[in-house]
Amino acid sequence: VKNLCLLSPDQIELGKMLVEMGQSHLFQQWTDPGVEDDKKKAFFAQVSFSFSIAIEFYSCEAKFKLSWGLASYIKNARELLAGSKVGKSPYDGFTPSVPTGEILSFGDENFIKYEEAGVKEAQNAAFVLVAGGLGERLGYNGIKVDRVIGMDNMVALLAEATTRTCFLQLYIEAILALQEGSCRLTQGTFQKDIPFVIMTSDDTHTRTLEVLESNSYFGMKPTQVKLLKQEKVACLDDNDARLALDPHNKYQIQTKPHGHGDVHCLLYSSGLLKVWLDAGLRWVLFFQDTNGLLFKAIPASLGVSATKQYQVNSLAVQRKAKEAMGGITRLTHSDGRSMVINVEYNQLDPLLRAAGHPDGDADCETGYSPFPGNINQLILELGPYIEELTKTGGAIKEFVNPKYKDASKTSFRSSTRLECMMQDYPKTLPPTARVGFTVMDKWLAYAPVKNNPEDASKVPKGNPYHSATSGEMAIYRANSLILVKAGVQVEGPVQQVFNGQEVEVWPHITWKPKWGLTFSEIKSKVRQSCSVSQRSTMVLKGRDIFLEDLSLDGALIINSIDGAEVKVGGSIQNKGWLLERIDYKDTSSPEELRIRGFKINKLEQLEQTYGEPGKFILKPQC
Ligand code: UGB
Repeated sequence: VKNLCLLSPDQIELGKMLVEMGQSHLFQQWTDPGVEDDKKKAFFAQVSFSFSIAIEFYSCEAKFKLSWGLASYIKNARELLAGSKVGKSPYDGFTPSVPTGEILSFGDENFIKYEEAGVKEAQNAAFVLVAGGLGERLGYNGIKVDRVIGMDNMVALLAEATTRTCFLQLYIEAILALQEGSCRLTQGTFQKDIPFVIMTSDDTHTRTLEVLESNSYFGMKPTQVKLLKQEKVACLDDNDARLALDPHNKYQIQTKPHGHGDVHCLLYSSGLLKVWLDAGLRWVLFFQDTNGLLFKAIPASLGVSATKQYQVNSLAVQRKAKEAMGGITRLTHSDGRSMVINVEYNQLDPLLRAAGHPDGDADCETGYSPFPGNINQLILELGPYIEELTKTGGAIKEFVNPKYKDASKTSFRSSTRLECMMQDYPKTLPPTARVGFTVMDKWLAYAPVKNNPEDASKVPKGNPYHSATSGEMAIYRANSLILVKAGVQVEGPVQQVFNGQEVEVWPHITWKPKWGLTFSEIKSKVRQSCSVSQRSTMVLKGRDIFLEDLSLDGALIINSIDGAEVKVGGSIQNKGWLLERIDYKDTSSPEELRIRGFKINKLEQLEQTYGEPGKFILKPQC
């Protein structure tokens, strides 16, 4: 009350509302008028801004008054916290069953058919990367999706150290390869630019933009890329949803990211969906920031969406029971409601037991769980997506996940907040919606980088490390297995330990997406009998490179422009590039290498560059 003289009528109104909602603790430490007045004004500016996000997020009736955004958020929080305290499951009353979908096997006829359909369809798709997370679990100073060279000399996360390609570069090059391939396969004369949206946050926005601009968008037109920044939401200190103050500033409310589910309301309010629909697009693909294998799975998955006319297609992999991965589950309620949704692994087992499955989350006769494993890459059909968001404004059912101090669940170890997940979008769909999934081989589709070396080294044996080490080795393994399927003799892996993680080390084979996005393309570029030894490195940085009767035991690097057709063969042997172990605690090594536990010792290689159009043969006899 002492400070009322300072405040504008709106701010007084806001202050009264906060007090009425049990938030008077926010003002308890306020000083007398005239002291820190600017900070008090900043408090109201932050509160009204932060809750204007709540208005954006909540259903449309809240749009008229800021208070309704504030009230909705706090009301929702109290309900969810009350449920969480008594361990209420969001699936109470639902019966789980196995949904229908497509299970693909890499390289067979069915897979090739879907890949072809997917590449043709790619020009009717928009790609959305959710990249607002800072990756606390990763404990990495760089940003996850981009290479920040120069600015405080920080290099973000690399997908692999052989070519030092970062995730953002890998994704953009893959989208451009899809764009070109789609035009070629549909004999298109006019090549559509595939739209690419990146959801960022306060933590990642500036540097993501910095990196795109300082790398000329990795070859993509700047007009093709849009950054949408998600805002943070207020933190909550206790079960009564008291707003938490910033521990370092009593005039600021603490905020944290609201989760990747924000992507839907951001897209909806951006107006981009209507622009895409008018441009004839049909699909929106959502994907995460650190899965170096993803674009090996995208063409076939998009082909499934187009062929089966799925409104929602969740990319999935075979899942072992109890694996720390959500399961795609059909849920049917006694009142007739039903949905196909990702059920997080810690909720799947109790849900199945409550439904009368005595073994809960258990493998079936296939040796895998009957519920496909969610890898959180989604393909939504644009038309029905717009219809649904017009109803909901893009608001996704929220959840709360407080870290309680003890079993009494009366206080938190640290403040919590409401969150939402992009894969919860189908929760509001009618039962008639065509919701399916596409299961891909895990070795082909999924190797996210989420854990720092310390945590990864403690992962129980047999469980995935999800580290920079395992993510890079997964790329070499996938590329080796793809070449094996194409008829190349690739020497099997050796087991090695880096940063306390025992991994399979295959030949370091990597190629630009334009060399081969689909298995058919790759098969057409591998002729006669080729072989690659386990210690080899092969880097193909061009589109028209053909391997013919090649025997590689060492390092081979080919750089070629489009239009330069290069046939590579013969016996190539040299000292090659070897992995030299470094420990993640050794701060004398650069962070982007320490995090994977090795650096590459380039002893010797055969490197050829073809910068002119024409036909070339590289066939050394040594
Ligand atoms: N992200 C944002 O863009 N904004 C945010 O506020 C938070 C995250 P995490 P998570 O792949 O195994 C997901 O933190 O959310 C981005 C699925 O929910 O890496 O713990 C962030 O940048 C889970 O079902 O993963 O778990 C990143 O790109 C399972 O599939 C992405 O969202 C799990 O991933 C995921 O954020 C998994």
